[in-house]
Amino acid sequence: MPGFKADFLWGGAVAAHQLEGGWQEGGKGVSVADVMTAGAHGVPREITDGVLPGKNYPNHDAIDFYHRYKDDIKLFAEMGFKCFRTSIAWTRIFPKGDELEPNEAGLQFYDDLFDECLKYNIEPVITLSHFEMPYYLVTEYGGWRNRKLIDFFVRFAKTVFTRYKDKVKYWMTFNEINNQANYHEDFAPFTNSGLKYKEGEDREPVMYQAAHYELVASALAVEAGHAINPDFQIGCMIAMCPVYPLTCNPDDMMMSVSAMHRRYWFTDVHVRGYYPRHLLNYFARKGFRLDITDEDLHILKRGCVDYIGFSYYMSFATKATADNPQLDYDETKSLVKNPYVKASDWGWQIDPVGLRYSLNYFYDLYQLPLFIVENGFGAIDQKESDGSVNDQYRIEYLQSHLREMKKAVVEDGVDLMGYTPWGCIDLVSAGTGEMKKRYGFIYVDKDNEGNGTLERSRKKSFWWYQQTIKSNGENL
Ligand code: P53
Repeated sequence: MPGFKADFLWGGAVAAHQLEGGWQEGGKGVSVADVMTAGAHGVPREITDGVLPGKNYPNHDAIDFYHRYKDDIKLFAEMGFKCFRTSIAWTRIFPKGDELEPNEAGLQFYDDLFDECLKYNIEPVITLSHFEMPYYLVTEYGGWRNRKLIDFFVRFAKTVFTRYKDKVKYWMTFNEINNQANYHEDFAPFTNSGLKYKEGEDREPVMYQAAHYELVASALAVEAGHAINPDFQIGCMIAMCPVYPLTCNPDDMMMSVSAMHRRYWFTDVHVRGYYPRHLLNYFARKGFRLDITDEDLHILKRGCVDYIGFSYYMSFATKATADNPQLDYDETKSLVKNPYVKASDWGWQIDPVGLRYSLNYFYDLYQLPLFIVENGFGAIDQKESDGSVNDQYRIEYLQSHLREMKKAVVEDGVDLMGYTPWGCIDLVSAGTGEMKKRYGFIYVDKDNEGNGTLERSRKKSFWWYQQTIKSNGENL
């Protein structure tokens, strides 16, 4: 039976702000991640007005990858990584975001980091914007509600494409661009788009406007990237949480279709270069008048992505209700618990079959290569006195997902480029700012309050993943 391609990209994924630390080193500016405090499950991270004294900002020091990346990459190489997904902190390159000239120290840091990867034949896979845009663009420009952000982002993209054109082949533009479909909470609009809502503001059209500017910026970046190096593979990055109907009641089924429309139209625009009709009709019904020009529509067509990168952690479920005849989806109200699956300690529903479903969903719709750029199990680990961590639960989560991924490739014929599980080394949680929500194959000695030696040690899953890569998934 055929398995994964010989050049399948096994690796791991992280984001700059969640592991680098060094928040003021090498001329780095303050990012949106630098003004978010630590929260917990059910306790949102506070978004402060700038960096305030006496608050705990876990991303400032994170796991100090900025100084320790050589040792960490050596451990990734020991696991056999073929690729390593990280992001470029925009604020290392353009500290405020609107400068005309880049910061050389920041550019040099990523040159050194990519050289270190290439030394071990590890292919860098790079996200341009992963929840870490310059905070100055929020305070001075209002974040992505402002069209000017397009030019700033495209300048950033062209700068790094040109600088790293012979070192990096695989890129993605905006991490989990569709998280902001959850616009009633403060987290996603701020991390995706630098949006801080005004009191009483109608949040939804602001979100659509920001997303539109991002999609235009992404298309311009794709076009520019292909001109800089025609071998570049530039993808989108979607948070895939498929929304199932709670029952086979036709009304529940239609509610799930509506929910999928609201969460995944972003992929349509990235891949096809135009807006789906259901969304244009929705804008008309809601009376949203967005700034979408004819020139924008041409740009979207010219900048279609080469592949679909996506994260997969969990599935959702929804149902129709009598008070919602138009099937409007509101992510804070419309989701229900799926009685067929269990959940993590943070309430994330564990659904390996949902990964096979997601791969089929994307491939049936778009026939583009797919890349699973995040998947993983956030859990509390217990480090034993000899330094070991027996994370059998993590192995089980990953193994069950990989088995479904393999069925999608072998039985369903999905074209899959690679698999990079999230947080291959323990890092700061994006959603909660905690350290104790761990994903890694490598344990990092640090707690929620920032105490610890930062020492690295190999968990049981380290050896399991090493074997998985070595056998190219034959052991699953
Ligand atoms: P944490 C929500 C839903 C799915 C993925 O998340 C999400 C989020 C935001 O919390 O984020 C992605 O750290 C994101 C990573 C993040 C990872 O999933 O909240 O791309 O930056 O760390 C895991 O457990």
